[in-house]
Amino acid sequence: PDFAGTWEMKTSENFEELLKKLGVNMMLRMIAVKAASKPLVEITQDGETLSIKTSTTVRTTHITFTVGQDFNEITVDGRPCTSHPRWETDSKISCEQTLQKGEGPKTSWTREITNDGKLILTMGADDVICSRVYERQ
Ligand code: RET
Ligand code: NA
Repeated sequence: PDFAGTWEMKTSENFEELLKKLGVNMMLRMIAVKAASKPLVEITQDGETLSIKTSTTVRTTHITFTVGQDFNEITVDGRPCTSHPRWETDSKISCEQTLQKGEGPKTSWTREITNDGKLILTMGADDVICSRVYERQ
């Protein structure tokens, strides 16, 4: 599937609950929720290698990975982790994360292109799943 493009978020569910599960305090949650309500996601793709830049006013992340190969990134709450991306279906990447140090909820994300050309991002922490739908700009 083609993940490439500049994407803007249309809907978001459970982002604050996710941060709560990750132990982010109320003040930082408020800042994060506000900033994360207007993210810009820019994706370039070369075969199974994706480069994803997610920009907000308070935090911008940039990851590059190849599906099937572990890479290092940070969890939503900013903790270094090793990520293990794999194809869950032919249009969905599923990625489990392992913290590099310390303990915390089990985190993961998925990114999927739907038949109607939307991008669905989910982020999980234990039983809490945040789901965000993006459309191309
Ligand atoms: C702060 C403080 C430390 C804790 C957190 C922050 C903000 C995180 C943000 C995350 C956005 C994530 C997105 C993900 C995918 O679409 C304020 C830096 C959690 C803004 C947009
Ligand atoms: Na997002």
